[in-house]
Amino acid sequence: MKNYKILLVFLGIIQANFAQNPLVTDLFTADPTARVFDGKLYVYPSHDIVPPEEVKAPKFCMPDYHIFSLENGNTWKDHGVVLDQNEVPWGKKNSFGMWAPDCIKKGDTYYYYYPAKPEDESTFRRIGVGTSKSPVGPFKWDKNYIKGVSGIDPGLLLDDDNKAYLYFGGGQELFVAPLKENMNEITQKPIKIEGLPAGYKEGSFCFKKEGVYYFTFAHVFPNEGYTIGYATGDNPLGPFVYQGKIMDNINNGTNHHSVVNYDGKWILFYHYWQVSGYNKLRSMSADYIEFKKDGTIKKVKPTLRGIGYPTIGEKIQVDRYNEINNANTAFVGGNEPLGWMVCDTKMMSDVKFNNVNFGDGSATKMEARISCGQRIGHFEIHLGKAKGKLIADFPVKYTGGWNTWQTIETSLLEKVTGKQNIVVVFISDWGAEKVVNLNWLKLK
Ligand code: FUB
Repeated sequence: MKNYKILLVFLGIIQANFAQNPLVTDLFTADPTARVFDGKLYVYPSHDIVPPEEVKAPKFCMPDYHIFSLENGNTWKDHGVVLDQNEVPWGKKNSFGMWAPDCIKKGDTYYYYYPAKPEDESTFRRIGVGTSKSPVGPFKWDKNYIKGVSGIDPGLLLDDDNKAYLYFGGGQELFVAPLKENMNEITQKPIKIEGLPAGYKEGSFCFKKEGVYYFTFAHVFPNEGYTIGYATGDNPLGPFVYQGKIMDNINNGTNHHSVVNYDGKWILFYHYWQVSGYNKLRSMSADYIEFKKDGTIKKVKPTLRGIGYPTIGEKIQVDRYNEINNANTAFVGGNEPLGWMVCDTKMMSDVKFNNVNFGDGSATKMEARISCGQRIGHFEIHLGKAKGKLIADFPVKYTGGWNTWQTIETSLLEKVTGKQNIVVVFISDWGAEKVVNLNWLKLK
């Protein structure tokens, strides 16, 4: 279980939710199902907590659901608890089994699907539904679970002809059932999804792109563990043809994902446990996903940078870099609210951070949050590459020690507009080992 108890302190203190990875750092979020409704990006994750000492709780201890939306292209807003385990009309109280949910919109109604342990103990998990006129609720929860469906991980597909399909299950087999118009009954007995490889599978998520159905799923290989795989077909009910992995095993206990097209780009949402150090206290992440010309998917490598475009007035968390050379990142210390920093910066170390939104070019200054135990250099901000156009130069100043943080400011040397990749280049005057610790930059 490593050091998760120490890191819970960290979790309690960090209040920022950025579009860098992990997306949310003030609570543990897993099983992220991302959806775009009316051009806005939402995530419907599950919620991991540390099992309370006073109750006998399962290791995956999951009491409720929050909903998040992406604001200004860079910040995740938490809309609070949308359903607590003890509000499930048909659920067993205090069972902490609120596993992966999903939400889709049909007409002007949002349908939220979730698994929970049933009071009647008829099976491990049943799937329930709630409806709302808003993507963030409140939802009106159906009194009963969906009859004829037993299993975890509901994944929904609304096809172009307005027919909806419920995918679900965890085990050697996964299932699909068409939903009736009312969205809370199935039209036929669930059918086994054909064409999937052997091995444990869960986390069904089906989407359609250019007439092709992509059925994606978490897939456990005996010698590798959890991966994310996909299969394609021309019918939402299958059969599908297995195409390979979207994400290799990333040393995670579980993985669970969704795929969404937002703002013209395809994004993979998934989870990892980088904040807690414990694979049952997970944190959701997102990275861009690319399709090849033949429609197959390039494997996604998890990044720290993730998605999103910090703009004027927002922190540019350079420790969530795209590339780093000759420097490291670590948790910050001292008088700083906790988070990560770029550290061990040496002569000509550099850190690249893509997609900073300079907007209309109205920013005239840049701030940097630094700590420094000596006065031996400066750091420069370049556009595109380390030798690209110089747009800002920060003299390094002594802040009182490596654990004492200050915000410094410099003027931008150029008017810069639009989305730009920036590179921070560190320069040490006398070849000293450390130039500066850098927590964040901000355009003003
Ligand atoms: O989060 C609980 C369970 O772990 C999910 O339902 C599975 O997909 C796996 O992520």
